[in-house]
Amino acid sequence: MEFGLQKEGLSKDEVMSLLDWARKRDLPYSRILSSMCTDPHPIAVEAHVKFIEANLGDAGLFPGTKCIECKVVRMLGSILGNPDAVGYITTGGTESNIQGIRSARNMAKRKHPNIIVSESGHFSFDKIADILQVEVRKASLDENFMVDLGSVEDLVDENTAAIVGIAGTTEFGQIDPIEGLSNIAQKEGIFLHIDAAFGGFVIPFLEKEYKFGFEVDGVTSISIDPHKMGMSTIPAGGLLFREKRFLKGLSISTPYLSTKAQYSLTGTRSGGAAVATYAVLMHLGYDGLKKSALRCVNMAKMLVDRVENFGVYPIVDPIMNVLALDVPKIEKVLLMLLVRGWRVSVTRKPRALRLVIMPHTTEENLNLFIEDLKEIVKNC
Ligand code: 0PR
Repeated sequence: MEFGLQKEGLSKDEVMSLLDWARKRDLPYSRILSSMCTDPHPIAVEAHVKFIEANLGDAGLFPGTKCIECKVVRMLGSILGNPDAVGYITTGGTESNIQGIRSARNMAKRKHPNIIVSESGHFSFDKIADILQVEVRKASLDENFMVDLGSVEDLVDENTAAIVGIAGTTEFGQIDPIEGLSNIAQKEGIFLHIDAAFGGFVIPFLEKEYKFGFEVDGVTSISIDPHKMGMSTIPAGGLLFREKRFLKGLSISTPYLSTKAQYSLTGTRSGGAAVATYAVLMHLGYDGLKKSALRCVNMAKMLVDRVENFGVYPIVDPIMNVLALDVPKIEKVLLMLLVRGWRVSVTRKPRALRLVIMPHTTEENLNLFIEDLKEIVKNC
């Protein structure tokens, strides 16, 4: 019965020691430079635990939690240029993207719907192709790893249900030309979904202004993830629509629940994560979020300056805290970094060393990483 359910239960201490065993095998975030998640803010943890049983899937039973979710949506809307946007707290970027495209597909009523996303799109769009039965057309990238507008125009046809713009690509941290995409979408009367799952909590705080939110007229919906740069607990994603009718397009009747309809993908869903997001946003405010985001962006810049001294250059000028570095003999370098306990990742095309500098990264650890990288590159 080693792996099955035991007939008799264990004591709390015994269970906890099993958990401790598992916990020790998990990696602490300190040496992880590959993740877009991070240690949640302590206030998020406290808030989540306080609302641990709250189920937003039956919101009529939890009106207090629902009220907080509405306030979170309003705050996310204000970060994204429209406090009146409507939406809900999802399980993350994947659900937000699925639901954004589901709304677009349902509204467009095309016979053989297709959507257009760049080659740099997150793999959630490949899941979308399968789940929603839409053709996902991949637009090519320009020399800066942003979507090529000409390629998007070439791919649009009468069956296009949505165009997707990415504000903070997973691999390169680049921002698609959202205003250009908006022009195409508006000209053709097509839904424009923005995947700002990562960039939503970074781009608004950058010194240079990038228009990517609802201030761009053609933008219909946006994904923005509190469980990434928003330092909330997992699972906390955000999906926002410019107008209520797009959310209504997702509505399913729920006759025996305390509410008449449900627009989320999952039924039962975490109130804890929504409240955790509220706690972080209220506690940090605009200034605190900006400070945290810029700290990461500045550390990323510092890293680039330092590695350039030993001949390692970014393959594209970084805009935010996602870096793709061109290192010689990359496979060997990746292995040596792993041996030294660093968790890094690699981009698909071209193969480059991908680093994400998150709130858990300290300057001290980054210095250790740079020293290790320098030594490894020298000896490779
Ligand atoms: N959109 C973008 C732009 C993303 O970067 C991601 C995830 C998603 C959507 C999907 O979000 P969810 O994973 O919340 O559904 N980006 C990271 C990635 O796939 C997520 C990640 C996080 C990966 C932590 C690893 C990790 O340790 O690379």
